Amino acid sequence: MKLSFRWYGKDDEITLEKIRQIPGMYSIVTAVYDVPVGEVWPQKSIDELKKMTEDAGLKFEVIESVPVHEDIKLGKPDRDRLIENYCENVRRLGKAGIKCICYNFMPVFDWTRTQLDHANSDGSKSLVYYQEQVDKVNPLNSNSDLTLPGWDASYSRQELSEVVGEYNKMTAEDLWINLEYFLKKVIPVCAEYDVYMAIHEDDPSWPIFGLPRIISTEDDLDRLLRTVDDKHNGITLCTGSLGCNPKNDVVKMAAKYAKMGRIHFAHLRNVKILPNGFEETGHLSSGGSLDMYEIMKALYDNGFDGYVRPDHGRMIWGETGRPGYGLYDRALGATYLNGLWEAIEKDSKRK
Ligand code: DNO
Repeated sequence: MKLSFRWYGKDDEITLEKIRQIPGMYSIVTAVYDVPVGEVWPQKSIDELKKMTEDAGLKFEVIESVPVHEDIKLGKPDRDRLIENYCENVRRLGKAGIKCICYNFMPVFDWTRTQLDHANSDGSKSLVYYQEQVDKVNPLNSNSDLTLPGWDASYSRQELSEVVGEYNKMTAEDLWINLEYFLKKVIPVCAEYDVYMAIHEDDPSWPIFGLPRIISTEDDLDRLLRTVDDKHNGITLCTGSLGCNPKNDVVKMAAKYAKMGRIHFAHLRNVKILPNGFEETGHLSSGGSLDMYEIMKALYDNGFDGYVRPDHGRMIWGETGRPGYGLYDRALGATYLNGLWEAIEKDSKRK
């Protein structure tokens, strides 16, 4: 595994120097953040990110995300121009040494939580999702002032209800057709530049607000991989996103897709499943519902050699900042993942 860490660019309070001091750190996971979704990333911005990363002694190999414009997901007439821009980003990033691009195909809402600072009994704070709070929110009602944290602030309430309204006219099958159209144009470019696309699962992995969501289950991932049967069309195994849905067997999925050589990136974190949703926990198996040891063992045993990053951490030790993306708990997570991997590797070589 290649250990990596998400870095939000030069304005991130968590500097490259700090990230580099986390034991075993290999690559940065970053993006160009100041370009509107759908446009080509300036070469200068890519070169700058690469130089800063490499000057700090880290690799510049993973992008999260090159976001997919809503018009591509909606199959609108300008999608060809937007897809060509996407392909140009793949070319530029491939030439700069990027090996893996994480993206998602969730309509409008990326990850969804109802609270970002839920107080845990030990005094730490976590992101949580309680269904009854989601049920109170209606994104189609532009007069409602109820909102959820993490919603894209670039949409006004009115625009949000318009775009949600457009998705409400679409079926899941329509969304699949648009994803297929996108992949059939993008994957050949990825193959040419040897860049691995790694789709991120829906988070949480079930439909919200009646919008179609198509990357939530094992059947969905099977279909995705079949759609363009090329290793450059792969997945980000996000244990927290898949694992908050008790119907998903994350250990089985880790083993199956690693064996197929289609997991290029893994987001590793734990969640505690509740009858009405879930709470994010520390990384350890004992803290949540997922067996992190079995997940890592499944990856190891099936020849996984992609990128891994500790995912959302709790806020601990009084740290404040971007929810889920503080330094301390993610660094503890990284150390735990290193420990699991070393133990699994040594144990397997002894046998
Ligand atoms: C949340 C992240 C997601 C992820 C995107 C990938 O913390 O895991 O926002 O970056 O879904 O496109």
